[in-house]
Amino acid sequence: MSIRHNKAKKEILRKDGLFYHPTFVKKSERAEIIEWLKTLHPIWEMRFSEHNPPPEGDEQRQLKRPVYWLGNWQFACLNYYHPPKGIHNRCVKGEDYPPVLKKILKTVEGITKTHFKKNEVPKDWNLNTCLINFYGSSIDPVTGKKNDTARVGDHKDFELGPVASISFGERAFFQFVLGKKDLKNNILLEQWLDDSSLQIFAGELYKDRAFHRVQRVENKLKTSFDLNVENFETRRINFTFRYVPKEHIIEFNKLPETLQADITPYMEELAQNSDHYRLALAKK
Ligand SMILES: O=C(O)CCC(=O)C(=O)O
Repeated sequence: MSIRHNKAKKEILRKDGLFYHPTFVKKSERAEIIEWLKTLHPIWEMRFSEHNPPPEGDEQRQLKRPVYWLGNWQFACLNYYHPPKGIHNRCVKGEDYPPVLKKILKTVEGITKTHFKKNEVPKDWNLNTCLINFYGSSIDPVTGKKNDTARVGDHKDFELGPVASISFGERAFFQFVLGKKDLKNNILLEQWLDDSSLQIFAGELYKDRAFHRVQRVENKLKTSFDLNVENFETRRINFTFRYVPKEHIIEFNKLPETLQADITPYMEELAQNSDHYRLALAKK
């Protein structure tokens, strides 16, 4: 079963467990967010670390794209927030949202509470965590050769409750899939995520059972955001807002020493451009 979203009509898509608005962010808000993004210095993370080495059959690798987290930082080498078991020492207190995002989120939380069933929205749920993904091509600093890495493989977002996603730049082809990877005809729903769009998904089907992935990002408009991302050409930016209960967000200096050691290089890199991370390191 595959349901295609009709981009030409620019319609709002409402289904049980899914909401999509193709032109949600206003032009003025978009401009403010893009200006604010220029103040960030996204980082490249490695998937594993000294105290969390790759499991058998896996290997150390760099993530496919630079990232920035708001609210709390889920460092890849801390293994990401993964309830019910993986909840401790994974979400390190991060920077707050800028005012423009705070305002948009109030509306998004309101839409979510109206649109989704009560049992799909946990008590105390709010979108206090955000992963900003930068999609595009890495550029080899020596040869200048570009490598398009603008995609994400099948995965689930394990944070509890609805997830909201806002996109800017070139369109992304997004799929919800059921069952094992590479299974044919396992597409539950596929849609283009437009510039300034809002997608919210939740519930047993879209959130708990289905995996989601970004198959590709277009390059039709030749978009290139002017950001502080070294050796990378960004043509799409995606914000995924999630919920982490505040008791699972930990200050850097409260992490076990081994984990502090693993993420100190990232903290130091972030601290070069962020008072928040400078202060967090100073408390060590
Ligand atoms: O870029 C997107 O549209 C999806 C990002 C995503 O799947 C994630 O952040 O978990």
